[in-house]
Amino acid sequence: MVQIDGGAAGLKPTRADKFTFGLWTVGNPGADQFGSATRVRLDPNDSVRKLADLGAFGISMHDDDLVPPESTPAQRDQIVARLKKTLNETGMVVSMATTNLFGHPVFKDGAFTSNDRGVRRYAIAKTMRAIDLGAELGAPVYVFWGGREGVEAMASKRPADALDRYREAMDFLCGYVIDHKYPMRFAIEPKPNEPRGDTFLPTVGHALAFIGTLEHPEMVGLNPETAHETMSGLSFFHAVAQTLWHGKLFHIDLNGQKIGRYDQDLRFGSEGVKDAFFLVKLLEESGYQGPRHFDAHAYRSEDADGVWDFAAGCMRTYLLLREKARQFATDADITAALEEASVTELAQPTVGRYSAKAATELAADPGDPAALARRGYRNEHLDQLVMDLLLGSR
Ligand code: GCO
Ligand code: MN
Ligand code: MN
Repeated sequence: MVQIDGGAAGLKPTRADKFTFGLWTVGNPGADQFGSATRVRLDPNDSVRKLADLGAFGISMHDDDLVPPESTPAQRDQIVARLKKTLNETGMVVSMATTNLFGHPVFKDGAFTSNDRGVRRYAIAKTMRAIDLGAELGAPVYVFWGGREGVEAMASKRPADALDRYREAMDFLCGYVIDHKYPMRFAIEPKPNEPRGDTFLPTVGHALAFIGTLEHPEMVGLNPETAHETMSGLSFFHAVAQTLWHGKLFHIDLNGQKIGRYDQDLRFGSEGVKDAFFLVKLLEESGYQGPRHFDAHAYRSEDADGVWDFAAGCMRTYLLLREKARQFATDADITAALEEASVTELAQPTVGRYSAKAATELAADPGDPAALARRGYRNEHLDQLVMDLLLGSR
């Protein structure tokens, strides 16, 4: 466990906090399934400037967020040059890049897993172009969110074939990055559903298992997202903890989400405060060096000012929770309660490595279950201390 550092001043975001936002997040115009946009689209350069003023570290983007798909090569170069200039002037970075493989109708049956081989080839070609763009802008991480990789009609795809094609695409693109000597790693972003009825690689656990089958597993990690695990009814804190345990936390998408709802993409920490607290504590104590990336958007009710309230709020809540995590580590009552719950004892090996001698010794003295069952762990007390801490009475 590393000690949580960061300025004592605490609540004003700085570059060192590594807060980043997708261009599509602050740029979200507020359209939803039932209504059209409520805000005007932002110029990416204005978003970079405003985010820099608020204390952010950088941005992420889809290829199409920056360069409209219909642009000519000359227009593309002009757009990219202009962004580079803005990044230079503001000291902001591009911390992650990705491909839009979901918006265009061509991807309605999937991208890497479309039944149509022509669509699959186009998806890989588009991704190669977007990887070039990411590399040109210095993005160290490239995210793969398979938004359309899934089905509504179960009979329409054999899942094993789809996974074969998904793997083929990842292996091919790893080869592309290696061949071009780009200093870039890949991060898969699992999601259970939306926009598809069922998505391939639905959770962190599925994606971790999938990575183990790739040709270059060391190049590929995860980009887990709060909303996505929460939509599955899972604890995001536990998902990220296991991702870290595998050494696979390459990037993270932070937002807020209620269990059992549509994909909400709410301001970070605005729902599930306790899970968010343990997540921040985990990230800060784990030594995770990557960006704290927000993939969310302002409520549809907001105008431009509301968008910046939203962005500032994501960072502020993170810093508030980081402060609470620091307090948790030094609170004498909490330390005592952790002791009473035997929290650190779980870090001690149980039986060590197998040997015939160790097995014989254990069999001879397995312990008395009745005696072992007598103790209480005082988890009620421990959890109430956490509540007191979070609600501000400690
Ligand atoms: C979603 C996803 C996306 C991805 C983005 C980057 O639910 O729509 O979270 O926002 O993160 O496409 O890959
Ligand atoms: Mn999402
Ligand atoms: Mn996301």
